[in-house]
Amino acid sequence: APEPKRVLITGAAGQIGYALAPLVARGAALGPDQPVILHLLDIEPAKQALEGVRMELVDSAYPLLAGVVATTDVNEAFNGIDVAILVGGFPRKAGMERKDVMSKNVSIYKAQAAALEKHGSKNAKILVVANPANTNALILKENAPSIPAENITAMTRLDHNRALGQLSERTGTHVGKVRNAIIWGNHSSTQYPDVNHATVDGKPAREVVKDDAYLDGEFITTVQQRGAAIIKARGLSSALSAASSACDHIRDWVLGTPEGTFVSMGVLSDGSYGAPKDVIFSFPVTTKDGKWSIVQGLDIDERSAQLLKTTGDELVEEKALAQECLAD
Ligand code: NAX
Repeated sequence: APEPKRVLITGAAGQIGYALAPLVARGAALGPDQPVILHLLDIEPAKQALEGVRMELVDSAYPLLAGVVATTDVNEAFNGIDVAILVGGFPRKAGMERKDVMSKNVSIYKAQAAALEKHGSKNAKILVVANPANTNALILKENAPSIPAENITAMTRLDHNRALGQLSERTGTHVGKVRNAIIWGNHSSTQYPDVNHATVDGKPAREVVKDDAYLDGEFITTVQQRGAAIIKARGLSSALSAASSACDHIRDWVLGTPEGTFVSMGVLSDGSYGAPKDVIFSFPVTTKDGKWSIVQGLDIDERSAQLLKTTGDELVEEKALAQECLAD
């Protein structure tokens, strides 16, 4: 068997962490032949709960799980990691201003950048899940200058999978036959879920759905608001779908996207499709040999261009707010 890879999950005592650790231990992120050592990080108040998660992982007797490091020490957590899924963060509580939440999270991500810079491998692949995901990833990138920017990404795969799920339900087609939806921009309600290049059973999604008003209206808002709908239904935010999507993101990044398929990832923008540069923007990407590239040459109609601009503007504004928080 290959040498085990070290996979860090932060916020591991939280609800996504609880769904994610077993998936990674079963090979959902790195494949069914790759042993893993899980590094689980949480903060002091969650220490006991984290120990409980560690105990349950031991009790699950996973064939691929070669070890568990459960810690509240950020330096120990980042030491020697190959992959990091950063889920830990400060949640928005009732009555909190957006800037307060931003401020708490950019401080966390600045501190984690220092640990990554000091102890992480330069080749480590990093996925930021914690919100504001795109901007947390940007802060991480800016404060870990020796880590190649291409190794730092943000999760919009859950939004991507939600879009595939909606098209699947609407058309009565198995989700495995729905491809190439795109999430553009920010993992927030300004994201633009775009079906103009999507296919259902190999045919253009618009031809199969035959309802442009739905695709340009209700479909978009359903995907944008799905997180809120889950909270309303469950009384808790998305966790198993977030964990599953995080594994999809890492798996495709490491093992490659199938021929003819692209997925959505938040990556450092090079200005493709008129997106603002130097923010973490969700693009359609393909991956090969552990590297992603932005799909080029897609037609963008005027309506889409406007929607891309709205979400891009929000990311520029978030970046400015984050910088203000760090300067305070
Ligand atoms: P929970 O509150 O259940 O868990 C978060 C955990 O992070 C807690 O155990 C907490 O103690 C820990 N934590 C806080 N500060 C930390 C630090 N400095 N280092 C390490 N751990 C720390 O939240 P959960 O529902 O698991 O959600 C986690 C994050 O994912 C939130 O920021 C949430 O907004 C975000 N999400 C992002 C999604 C995406 O698609 N990008 C979707 C799902 C989710 O809403």
